Amino acid sequence: MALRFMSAEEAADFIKHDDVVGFSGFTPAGSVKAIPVAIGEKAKAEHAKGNPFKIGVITGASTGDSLDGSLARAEAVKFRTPYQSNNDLRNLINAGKADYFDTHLSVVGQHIRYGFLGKINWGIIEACDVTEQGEIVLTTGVGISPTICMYADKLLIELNSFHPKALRGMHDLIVVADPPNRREIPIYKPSDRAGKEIIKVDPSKIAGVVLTNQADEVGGFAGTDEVTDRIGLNVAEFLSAELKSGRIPASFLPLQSGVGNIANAVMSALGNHKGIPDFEMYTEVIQDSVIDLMMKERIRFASGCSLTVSPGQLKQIYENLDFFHKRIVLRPQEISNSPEVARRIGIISINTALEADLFGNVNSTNVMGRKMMNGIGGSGDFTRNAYISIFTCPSVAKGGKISAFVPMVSHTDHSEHSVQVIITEQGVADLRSKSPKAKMEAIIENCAHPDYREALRDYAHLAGDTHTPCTLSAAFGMHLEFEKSGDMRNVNWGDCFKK
Ligand code: 0RQ
Repeated sequence: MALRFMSAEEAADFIKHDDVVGFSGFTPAGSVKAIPVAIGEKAKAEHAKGNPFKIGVITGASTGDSLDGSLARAEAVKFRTPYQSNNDLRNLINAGKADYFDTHLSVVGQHIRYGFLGKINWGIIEACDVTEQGEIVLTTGVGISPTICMYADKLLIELNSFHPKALRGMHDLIVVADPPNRREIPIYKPSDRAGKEIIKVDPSKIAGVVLTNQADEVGGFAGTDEVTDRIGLNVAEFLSAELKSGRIPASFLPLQSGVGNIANAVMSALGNHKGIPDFEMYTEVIQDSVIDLMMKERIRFASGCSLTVSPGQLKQIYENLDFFHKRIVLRPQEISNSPEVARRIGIISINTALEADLFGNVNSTNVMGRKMMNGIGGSGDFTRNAYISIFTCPSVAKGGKISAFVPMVSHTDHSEHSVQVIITEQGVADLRSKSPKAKMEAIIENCAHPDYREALRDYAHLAGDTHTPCTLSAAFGMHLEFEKSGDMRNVNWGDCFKK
């Protein structure tokens, strides 16, 4: 069946108010770019005529500005799930103008198949190749595309010639059967392959193909600084000591690392540390630092869901595709983040906290309990199932006015039962096999910033000698102080404990 080529505007014209659309991509990698911009323009035109126009947006994770930014600026988002990191969308969500539900990335595909997200009217997918037989080769991000292609009523394809057709073979696409027929995912080490290189759909489902030539909208990283370097070194020293003690097998274990500046610095530190052998990754986002270490042969193999690298780095990959085809596999997020596989192969997870409390409960998403930052992403998929789960963060934020360590987190993403180690530029709190009181001491003395240690010790003392020291009237004392004076250092426990 001949493919129907069309402009982005013609493609956008298919999308109607209230439609639910599943988009390709995971981070800006593999996200569609031309059609969502045209949908945003259509929404603005409809609004100008006084007509409602909003769509449900389901993606793999965060996307590029052309997708989340364009739709947010056009106020065209009825609901959005899962992880996002676009400033305009974040503002829309925090202003209550778009419903957002945040969920673990590994479950999005199955929730679509289970019917939890309702009907999917359209799938809009970026490809580096598509044939009249309905064969689709994805680009740099897999996300939920295989499930979207199965479950959306109709598909629109952005055929992006920026990405070479020779990417074929980098993907390993599995859609698992649903209960009660699900079997194990046959992946026993990061480099195992268990699926197909392409997605195959009924060609009559493809309503249109839009030709583009656009790079992924991946931003650069703010280089490392003294704090992130120190965090990275502390992670490397901790893992090197674990290896020496025999608690990690001598062959080492696959690493998972989150996204962002801290994660990038941690990867570089691990690569430079003599006590860490060459290693493999079983992770979701393959960032610049992973590619650097692969070229130095420090990382032997990386399994991920996306190749989220800067344009210069992607150019290197495309110029050396033979080298990278042997070392990278891109999988659907249901597989890259699979709790089953993570537990089986024994990953070491390293993710970032916004704040943690004195017992190790971690908040990665909601500033002051109510302002959505990005979302939980894959951090929960990995943390709960890791061989060793690590959280990193600077000990303070906003120039020292906010302590990363508070008596009680204002929102919980990862509970103390899953969080094993916390690492800041100050040091390492190893929470394994510690009681709540012992965790308190390890966090205050090893991880908290010296400016806050006295106040946290006082809280611990005043909160009493119970199993889990806690005084409800004071537990949010540091947050309340920040809201009152703009600086947690001014906290006065006397007032809180008097209540
Ligand atoms: O804001 O730059 O405006 O000052 O948060 O903090 O230290 O630059 O760290 O870029 O690594 O992001 C948790 C958001 C950290 C991220 C989070 C402010 C701080 C700064 C960013 P400014 P940093 P990062 C993979 C896995 C959750 C999901 C996850 C994240 C900004 O890592 O989204 O790990 N993680 N997914 O000043 C108020 C606090 C704060 C604070 C930091 N306590 N209160 N603001 N900040 N602590 C992703 C995927 O799954 C695709």
